Amino acid sequence: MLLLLLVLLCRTAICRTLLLEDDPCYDDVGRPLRCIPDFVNAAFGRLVVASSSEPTNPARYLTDLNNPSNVTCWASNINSTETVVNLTLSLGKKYELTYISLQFCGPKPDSLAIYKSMNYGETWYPFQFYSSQCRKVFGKSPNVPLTRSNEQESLCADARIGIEPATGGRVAFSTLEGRPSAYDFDNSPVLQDWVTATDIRVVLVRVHPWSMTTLSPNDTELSTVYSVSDLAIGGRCKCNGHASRCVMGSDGSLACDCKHNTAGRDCEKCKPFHFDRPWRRATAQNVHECVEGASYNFAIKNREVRFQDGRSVK
Ligand SMILES: [Ca+2]
Repeated sequence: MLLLLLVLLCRTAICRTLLLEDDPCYDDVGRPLRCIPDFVNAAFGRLVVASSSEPTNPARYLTDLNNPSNVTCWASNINSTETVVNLTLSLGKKYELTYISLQFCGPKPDSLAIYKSMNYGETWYPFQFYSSQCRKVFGKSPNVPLTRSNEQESLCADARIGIEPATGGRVAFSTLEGRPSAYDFDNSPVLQDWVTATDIRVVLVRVHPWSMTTLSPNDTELSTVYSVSDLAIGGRCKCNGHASRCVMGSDGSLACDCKHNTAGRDCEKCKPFHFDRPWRRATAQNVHECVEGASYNFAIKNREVRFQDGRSVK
């Protein structure tokens, strides 16, 4: 209240700027603006749990500083007979992801799968597959066309990702590439849900390069050690347009610094006593600020939207 009074009394732009501390969630006269946290590599410095590692090439080398003049590589255990190696990383909060990329030190695997979780690893959903044998290795049809009716479908890229270059190649998955509503992301709850993740799991699958069958544990002649120098996950902390940053709370968990009278770790609801109109995600055209007032009947009259985990809203 005091701040509002000072803003109203404050007649110069400098005075307003000083009072509002250049908060990107408000303009210079205190009107709300859609605001989003910075784009970051959400994997940087985070712990990756690898199902197999060489003691000299630990999983922390996947997310350390990627310095081209001092490349550090994680490697799967050279004595392992496993044909599948998992790399699992928790982001500690919901993020909206733009890409996931792996920079290999050694040969790329023939097949690779990327999964995501939206509930801290309780359930997992396929994000993307790569294989020269999509049907055989992952049971997926290759090259399925994307339309507005299947925008949350994971695809299998029918590509020999292990061929070129022989070593040091990169695999990069762009979450919105080829998805028709990407150009209208603000108005696509389906794609907003599609890019949301709390955890990422990369599954490297070792297959026989000629017969395209999964290697048997005894097939040591062809066994390869996976080696990756960098796992990068590009995206933004998910705050639904109601915060410009995420901060570590006193309980050690990451949360949005919510503005516009919103609340929750992702600013996904109105704060108490601000229910005069229903919560909405901010768009470029309308911030949908929560407004102080009596309880509101949250009847959302939009068309039904079905999400990947079976949830639906009307
Ligand atoms: Ca590294």
